[in-house]
Amino acid sequence: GKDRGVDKDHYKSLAERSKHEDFIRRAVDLLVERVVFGRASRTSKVVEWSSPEDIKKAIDLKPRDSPVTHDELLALMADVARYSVNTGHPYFVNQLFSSVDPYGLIGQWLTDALNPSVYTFEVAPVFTLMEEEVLREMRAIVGWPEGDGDGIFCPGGSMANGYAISCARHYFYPEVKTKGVYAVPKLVLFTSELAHYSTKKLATFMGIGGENCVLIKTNKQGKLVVEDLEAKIIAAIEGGASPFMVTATAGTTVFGAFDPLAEISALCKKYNMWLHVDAAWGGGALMSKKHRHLLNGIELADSVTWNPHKLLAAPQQCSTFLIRHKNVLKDCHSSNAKYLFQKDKFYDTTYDTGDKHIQCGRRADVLKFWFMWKAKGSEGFEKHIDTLFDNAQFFTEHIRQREGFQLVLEKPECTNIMFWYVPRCLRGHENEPDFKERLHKVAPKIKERMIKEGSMMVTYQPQGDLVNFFRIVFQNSALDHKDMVYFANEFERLGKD
Ligand code: ABU
Repeated sequence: GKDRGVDKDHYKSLAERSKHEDFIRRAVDLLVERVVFGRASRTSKVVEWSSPEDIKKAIDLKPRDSPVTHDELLALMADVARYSVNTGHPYFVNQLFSSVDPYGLIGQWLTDALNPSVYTFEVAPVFTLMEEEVLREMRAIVGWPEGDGDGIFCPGGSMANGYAISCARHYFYPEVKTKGVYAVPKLVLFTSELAHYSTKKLATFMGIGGENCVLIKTNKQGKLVVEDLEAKIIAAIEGGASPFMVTATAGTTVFGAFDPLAEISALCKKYNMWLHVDAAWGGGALMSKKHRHLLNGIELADSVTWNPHKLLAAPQQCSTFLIRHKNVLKDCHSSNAKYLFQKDKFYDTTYDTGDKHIQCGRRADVLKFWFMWKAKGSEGFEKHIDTLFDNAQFFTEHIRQREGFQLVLEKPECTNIMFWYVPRCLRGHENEPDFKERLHKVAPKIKERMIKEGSMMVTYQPQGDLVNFFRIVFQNSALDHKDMVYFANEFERLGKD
């Protein structure tokens, strides 16, 4: 009868539910034991190096017509973890992100379980309000009165730097929104030669043209030279162009240099230009009373990029764009889609914040960061930052004293430290004509050895006239001074011949 039918359906759904529940519990156990904790110890490998061919053989990557069993899915999970880089490992110091924060991780899992899209209050009520609070607090930390202004979580620092260009252009030339780039003079923006490549890339993307992103010289510490900036602003004006913004950097990607923000701001005021500060990397230092002086002058900026997934160690990804001017984001990007942003809803539609983004669907990257902030407090973040700087300073002094190491910058400002390791066979040959060429080959060789052994992961790069050097990045406050000595010992061991 009818009731039996309902019961049958109900029973069927319970069976389905318990099948999924069993799978999720087993998968979470595997994640906790094998991924989060099983690979985090110092004695485990940072990476299980395998060639692309080996990985293709080890994991059946091809989507198939027939489903696999739950046991097979769990085995696939274990394989994916096994052949992935263990970025939560203490010795993964390769990039500007690392470590697994337990609160950030749970915040990330909660985000995924709730699966929101943050465009309207009706589908993301808590996340909408949470973003408002967190972004206001970040603006207050930047130094804008009462934390006033606006801001967004966006997909990565490059996009945040692109939002800055878009907002600056709209601020001076709102007609671009409807008439396009044809309606405005030739626009020029400026950034340092050591700035992140995204400013030039996004200037290209936005039709301003890569050549009109003018690169400014840097000094020995990697900081933008303001005299060169002014000379290039004047040259642009004399050439008939309209300079409209400067992107300064607080913590450059390779050198960790902080540009002189107050002096750059003075030039921006003099020539009526927008000042954006790319603090994607260095922004976290604002949380520390001891180190926030590095960003003195950031409060004078019109907009700021700050990525909590970098120095503050929130899980990937967590990037913010903060802006001092209240309505520019919305005026510049809104398109008033009537199917989504209806103005006759029963609640206050100013809470439908999605239209100020260029994305439509959008992940709630705020929750993991908010959850970490709740768990640690601002005091916890301050301690974290102070530990990173202390480790970086210890490592710098340690290798300064140690034979074979040569610092690229005598006084690195942030927690990324650059150095050459000169193996024994090259010492004493510094004045020979092929010394640089031979030194250039050392870093790739040591890197190959460390990856194949899985003992640590540190990146290297050339820069201008400088041959390949290492950049070690301290961003995990679970490291201590013993780890700093371990890293130096490893370079010596891997580069012994
Ligand atoms: N903005 C991403 C930086 C990548 C890195 O050098 O670690």
